[in-house]
Amino acid sequence: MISDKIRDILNEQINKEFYSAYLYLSMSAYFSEIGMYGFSNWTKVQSKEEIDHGMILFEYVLGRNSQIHLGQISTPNFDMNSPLEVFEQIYQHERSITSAIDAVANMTEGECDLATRNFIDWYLNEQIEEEAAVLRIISKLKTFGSEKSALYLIDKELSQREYESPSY
Ligand code: OFO
Repeated sequence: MISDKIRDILNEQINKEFYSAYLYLSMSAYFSEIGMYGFSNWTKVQSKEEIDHGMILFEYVLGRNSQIHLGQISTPNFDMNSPLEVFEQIYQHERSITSAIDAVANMTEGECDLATRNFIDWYLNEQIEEEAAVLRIISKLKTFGSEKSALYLIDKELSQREYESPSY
């Protein structure tokens, strides 16, 4: 059993993960609409991973004999001016998720909940990888993104990303 405080913050995190899935899915639609199918693929794969992140939390809460409270998922909101701008917003979004995961980790320590502290480590490591992956794309876009032919090649590269279910 987990404490009510831990239950509530994990439920909030489930909502954040499903919001992330929505956000990436709407970005995927935007990229598809402007013919950037590689960017569309990358964000769609990310959307699937975010659903997995939400579901791992979901199973954990139930497995600890606690309750799921699914809240409303907000409408995704982002500016669609260029791939670089979208990826800069992705980076800011992932940083906010990292802060949210940090808050979960800090709360587990306050509640002396070592099992959830251990569980949440996977998310902390996942965030490091996600932020680094997004920064690499931003860096390429900043360096080469003004050239249409380079943008085409980046789009081609991002089309290679394949969905893999998380190794949790
Ligand atoms: Fe974008 O990462 Fe989930 O947690």
